[in-house]
Amino acid sequence: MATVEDGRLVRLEGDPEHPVTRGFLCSRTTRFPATQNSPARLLSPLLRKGGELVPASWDEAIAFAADRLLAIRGESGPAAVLHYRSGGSLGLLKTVVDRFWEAFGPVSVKRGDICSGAGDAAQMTDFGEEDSHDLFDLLNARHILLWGKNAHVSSVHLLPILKEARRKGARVVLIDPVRHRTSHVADSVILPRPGGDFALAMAAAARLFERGQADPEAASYCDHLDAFRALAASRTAEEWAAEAGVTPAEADLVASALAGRPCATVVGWGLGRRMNGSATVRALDALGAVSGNLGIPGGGVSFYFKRRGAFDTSFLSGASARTLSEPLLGQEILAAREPEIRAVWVTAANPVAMLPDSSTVARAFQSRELVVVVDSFLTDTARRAHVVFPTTTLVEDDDLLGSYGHHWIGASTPVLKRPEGVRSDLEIVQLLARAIDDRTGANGNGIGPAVAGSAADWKRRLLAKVAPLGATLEELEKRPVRNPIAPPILFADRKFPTPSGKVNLVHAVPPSAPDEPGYPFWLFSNSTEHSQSSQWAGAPPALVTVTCHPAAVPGLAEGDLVVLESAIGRLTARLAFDPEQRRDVLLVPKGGHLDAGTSANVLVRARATDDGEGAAYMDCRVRIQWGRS
Ligand SMILES: Nc1nc2c(c(=O)[nH]1)N[C@H]1C(S)=C(S)[C@@H](COP(=O)(O)OP(=O)(O)OC[C@H]3O[C@@H](n4cnc5c(=O)[nH]c(N)nc54)[C@H](O)[C@@H]3O)O[C@H]1N2
Ligand SMILES: Nc1nc2c(c(=O)[nH]1)N[C@H]1C(S)=C(S)[C@@H](COP(=O)(O)OP(=O)(O)OC[C@H]3O[C@@H](n4cnc5c(=O)[nH]c(N)nc54)[C@H](O)[C@@H]3O)O[C@H]1N2
Ligand SMILES: [Mo]
Repeated sequence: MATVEDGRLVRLEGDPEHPVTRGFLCSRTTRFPATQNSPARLLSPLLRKGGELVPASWDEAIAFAADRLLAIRGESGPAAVLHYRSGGSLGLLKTVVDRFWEAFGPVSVKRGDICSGAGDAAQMTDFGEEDSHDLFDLLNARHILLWGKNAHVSSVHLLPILKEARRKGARVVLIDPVRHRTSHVADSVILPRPGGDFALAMAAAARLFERGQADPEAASYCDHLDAFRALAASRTAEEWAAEAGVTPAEADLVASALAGRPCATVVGWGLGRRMNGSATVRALDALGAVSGNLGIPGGGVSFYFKRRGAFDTSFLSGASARTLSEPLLGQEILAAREPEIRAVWVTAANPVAMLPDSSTVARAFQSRELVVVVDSFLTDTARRAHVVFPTTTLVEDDDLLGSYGHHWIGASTPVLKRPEGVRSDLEIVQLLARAIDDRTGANGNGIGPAVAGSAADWKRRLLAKVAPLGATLEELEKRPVRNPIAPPILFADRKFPTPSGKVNLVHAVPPSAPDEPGYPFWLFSNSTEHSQSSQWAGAPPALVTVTCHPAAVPGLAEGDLVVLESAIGRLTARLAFDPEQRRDVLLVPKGGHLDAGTSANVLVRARATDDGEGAAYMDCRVRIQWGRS
């Protein structure tokens, strides 16, 4: 809920009537008015002239982009154009931008997903479907495994539910190599070796089988049960526990939680961002299955809320001229041939700061003939553009939203008039379509008709599946509505939409990231409560803070300047101590700015996860050099 005074946003609060937000917001969204009112906001298009980005009129900037895009398409074909879209404010209307690029091309697009790709692939492989139990089903659980999830930072609205579940008697076990504030809502905290979760899952599985606690019915709904049991039994629980960097008692705790049905496993997104990340999520899926926790209230292995599930995006064909792997985007842009990638259009993303190996990504963008960025701020990516189109913020936007953390959907309507000089993503592709159609003489059967329509028209179109079930635009504009087609319990009939109809149990040990001698620390660039990725952080801090156990860096003091060094880059940081961390862990924030020297991604190698083409952000090994670089 927004408070606007004299045309200015002064406050954002949670809706007290929303069943999940219940009147409070995370701290980064509470502070959003400062971003909204920031003098850094872009208020007119920018065009590169004589090496500098300078203000330009919409007519001039659109004409420039249309001319260059048409020339490139004419000479090299649409595959020479890459459209890169990421989350931004996550509005569903951004898919109309994809529609534009399908109609213009189809052009080249990204493949995989740096954020959730590994876990998505795991759940689709195992269950044939990817969604979560209703959030409030956690209140039916006797045990909750928070497996690598920092609810305190990344999903605060989970906290009241965890607290309520505990009041009702549930026991919460948190498993994360990093010690964080979510431990305050846990009954037990296990700090495994980074990337050790596959072994921890096998230790727990070994115990479940040893004690005869596996579900006797498991064979009726699981494929590869014998192979999974043999894998778990290939070492003792003690050996698996040692490999996971935990005590046998800690592995027992996990096994006992699963055996004390119902046990809900809530899978976080950090553990998937490793070279064995997809297989690790598969191991958690398998544990949930063999322990009999699938399809029952208070159970499940929940990784992802199918936030687009309610919406009808059948206007997209999914066609592309070519795909480039998202975690390897910088090197793939540089290497693409026949045709080369000559132009990149960026929607709702800051890849130069947020993709791994950001120096290579920066080089890839800087060396293109045409880079167009649609954003509200001059980000690291926008600074490398030839054209920047200023767009609306989430409080000016007219859109539909699903959520990362629950099944309620919502409509956003502008609470502020967009500044003169700013256009929504929808309006921008409509302007561009008109300019292109004018130039190609394709009026009537050009791109324009593919993206025509008001925001309200598109909202209605997106709601076509759920409006007949009550989730109409009128209703959504009044109150949040639970996605009527999301089941509260998944696989309640123990039927799975896999080819065999059964759960596909993982049954091979995945290769982990190779060891890197000389780089003793694991660098965690985790979400912080201060920002949303590189967004909303206010003025960037002059220096990154790196947190570690004091005994990890003998001879150094808090506040010292250090240089973090990985195989591919260096980053200067200020040291802070936390005696509760493991001694092999270093912590820096996930956001940051490349040009300001505060992006962790100069250190992170571009490597894909074992499946799903996620980014192995967390397999980042570093050493500490003393003193400033
Ligand atoms: N405040 C804030 N909230 C955010 C975001 C933000 O930037 N700031 N980002 C949003 C985005 S983009 C996303 S994708 C979502 C989810 O965003 P994430 O921040 O990815 O959320 P989590 O699910 O909490 O998973 C992160 C946790 O995984 C842990 N982890 C890393 N490696 C391992 C491992 O090997 N084993 C185990 N067990 N744990 C491991 C990390 O230490 C961390 O605590 O959150 C969203 N919420
Ligand atoms: N080191 C490290 N790097 C990471 C991660 C990590 O854990 N560690 N996490 C990864 C994850 S989970 C994710 S999801 C990615 C996020 O990567 P990105 O999505 O690229 O990052 P954001 O910083 O959220 O940038 C989004 C940009 O979109 C703009 N924007 C917001 N709303 C809109 C809109 O409506 N329209 C348009 N056109 N623009 C808009 C914002 O101003 C912002 O500049 O980062 C990844 N990078
Ligand atoms: Mo993400």
